[in-house]
Amino acid sequence: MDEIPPSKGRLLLYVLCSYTVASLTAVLGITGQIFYWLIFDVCGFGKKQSNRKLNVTKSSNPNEYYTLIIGSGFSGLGAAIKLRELGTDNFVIIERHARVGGTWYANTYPGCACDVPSNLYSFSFEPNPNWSHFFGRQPEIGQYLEHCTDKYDIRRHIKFNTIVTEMKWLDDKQLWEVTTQSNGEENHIYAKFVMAGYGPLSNASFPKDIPGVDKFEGRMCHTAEWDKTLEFENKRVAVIGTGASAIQTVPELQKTGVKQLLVFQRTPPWVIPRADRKVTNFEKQLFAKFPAIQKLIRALVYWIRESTVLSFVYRLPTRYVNAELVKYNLRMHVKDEELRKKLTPTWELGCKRVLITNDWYPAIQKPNVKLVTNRIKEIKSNSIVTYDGDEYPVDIIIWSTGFLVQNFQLPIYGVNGKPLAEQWSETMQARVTVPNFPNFFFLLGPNTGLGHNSIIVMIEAQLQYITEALLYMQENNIQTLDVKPDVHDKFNHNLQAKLKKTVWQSGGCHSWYQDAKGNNTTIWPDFTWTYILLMKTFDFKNFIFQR
Ligand SMILES: Cc1cc2nc3c(=O)[nH]c(=O)nc-3n(C[C@H](O)[C@H](O)[C@H](O)COP(=O)(O)OP(=O)(O)OC[C@H]3O[C@@H](n4cnc5c(N)ncnc54)[C@H](O)[C@@H]3O)c2cc1C
Ligand SMILES: *[C@@H]1O[C@H](CO)[C@@H](O)[C@H](O)[C@H]1NC(C)=O
Ligand SMILES: *[C@@H]1O[C@H](CO)[C@@H](O)[C@H](O)[C@H]1NC(C)=O
Ligand SMILES: *[C@@H]1O[C@H](CO)[C@@H](O)[C@H](O)[C@H]1NC(C)=O
Ligand SMILES: *[C@@H]1O[C@H](CO)[C@@H](O)[C@H](O)[C@H]1NC(C)=O
Ligand SMILES: CC(=O)N[C@H]1CO[C@H](CO)[C@@H](O)[C@@H]1O
Repeated sequence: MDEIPPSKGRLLLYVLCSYTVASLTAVLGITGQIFYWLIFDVCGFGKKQSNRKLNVTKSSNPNEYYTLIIGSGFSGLGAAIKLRELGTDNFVIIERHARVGGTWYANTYPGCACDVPSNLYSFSFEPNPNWSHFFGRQPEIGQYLEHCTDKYDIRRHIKFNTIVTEMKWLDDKQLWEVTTQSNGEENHIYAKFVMAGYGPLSNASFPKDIPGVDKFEGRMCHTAEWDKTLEFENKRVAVIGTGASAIQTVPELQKTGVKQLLVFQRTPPWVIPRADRKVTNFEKQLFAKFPAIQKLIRALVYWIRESTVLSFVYRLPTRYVNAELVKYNLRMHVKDEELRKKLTPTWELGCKRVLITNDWYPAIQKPNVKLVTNRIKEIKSNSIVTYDGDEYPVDIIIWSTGFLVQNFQLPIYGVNGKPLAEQWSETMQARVTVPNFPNFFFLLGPNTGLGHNSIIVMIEAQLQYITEALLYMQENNIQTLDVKPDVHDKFNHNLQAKLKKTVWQSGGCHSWYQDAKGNNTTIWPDFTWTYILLMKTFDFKNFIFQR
């Protein structure tokens, strides 16, 4: 911490080095992409998918579908769009919310935005020339998903305000029996396939080690369950947590005229600047007229992002360069040495999610904001007490404490009534499919999360795989597929072995990427293009089929 900061010349060298690595990756990546496209798509070494359709016959039971989709976020909507493209209407989407959007419907806290540029954080097949900023804000991402829903005529397939409460595989019928609840009424829906796009970040998490929450007499809410009726003016507000949502909302709350904003931090995040700006009308028109330009920007952003894998996963020396640059960013914005100490993480850049913002450091230094680093001991009727005995009076508490990533609660029963909870009691593992759970596809299941790039890339890769699987089954008259257990185990074993060496497991932190046993169940530890290639074709040899 008392290290001597590098000289100006050295810093300049670091910046140059960092830019060079990013540019080289981009050039190599885009060149590779063009060659791949020429060889496989233009010259037709890959199978043309556009004219391959599913031939699905409607069941006589009105409650039986070819596919049931859980969720209408990017995953669920993407799956529905693919099914329509494959020529079938025989599916239903179950959504517990009143509208589509998932993450982008639920998270309405002030400041909510994506942290991957919108040109990349959107479907590749549905570019949007209208993004107001480089990093789209929550309302417009929500609108974008509404737009996709209507454009691809998905809305009529969605049952809103309905929650999936249980799923059972019926061995004799080769069908999933899905129990749903809506308005207190229980229903059963049957489907040959289930595509589960329930969203790994859709169940809000609250700390379990803080007593007295129920005694609090003020108002409170979680960032993912935002209470629009909250008034902040002249109030004493506590934000608990300093993760991705907190760093977006604290700068906005600070501006609402709060009397005092207390930010309770357990561990500080590494922060890098957000290269954001408004998109001009000229650019929007350009994008609308020449979609190729937007495609190129998308590719550039994608490959520059991919270059971080070199330091996070492959541990190239660029990681030291990047570490110096984030430290410089902190030194430049926070002059007060004591505060800076509190804001300096003890782990390596990347181990916990790197946060992208320009407003966090300035906001935390405003006169009406106070960073509290002592652990919270308890909550009283009108205050928060820390372990060092300080008591902070508060009127409103904002929980910015993340999501239940590791507690999978959906009851699912596979072959012979085997519960998934039992199979996952040690650790959650999947590879789009899970052994003993035939015809069940996870969208963004275990180990498909990213610390560096747009998750939509992963969703689209999985949808490609599922499409290939469905077509293969139809072409070969197959009714059910179940992944071979040894293939599944080997895949996950290799994955965990690879993870061990990455920044997420060896970077000196404990994060929400890991489960209680220390297994890393969230991150895909590689380039996303290796995942895309892995998902490109259906590896039928790895499955057990029933006709
Ligand atoms: C604030 C925030 C910012 C983010 N920013 C980025 C970013 O910049 N880049 C990035 O790559 N990722 C980001 N993410 C991750 C984000 O979750 C994913 O990018 C993506 O939105 C996930 O889409 P999804 O459809 O898989 O899940 P979700 O969007 O969570 O959708 C799941 C849907 O399923 C529904 N559902 C769940 N269970 C049931 C059930 N039992 N019955 C019925 N319906 C159910 C939920 O209500 C929800 O609508 C962010 C996440 C958050 C919370
Ligand atoms: C679709 O399936 C039905 C019945 O299985 C069959 O009669 C029909 O010819 C098929 N159509 C196509 C285009 O394959
Ligand atoms: C962008 O805006 C135009 C004009 O308002 C609209 O027609 C188009 O559907 C929008 N595109 C998307 C992807 O939202
Ligand atoms: C999310 O929480 C709801 C309500 O507690 C629960 O029914 C559901 O199973 C949870 N989802 C997952 C994926 O754990
Ligand atoms: C991780 O998961 C494996 C099962 O794949 C389990 O045996 C092990 O106990 C878990 N925990 C650790 C720390 O490896
Ligand atoms: C399977 C695996 O890689 N497990 C490792 C997960 O990470 C913990 C530490 O975080 C290791 O102890 C495990 O061996």
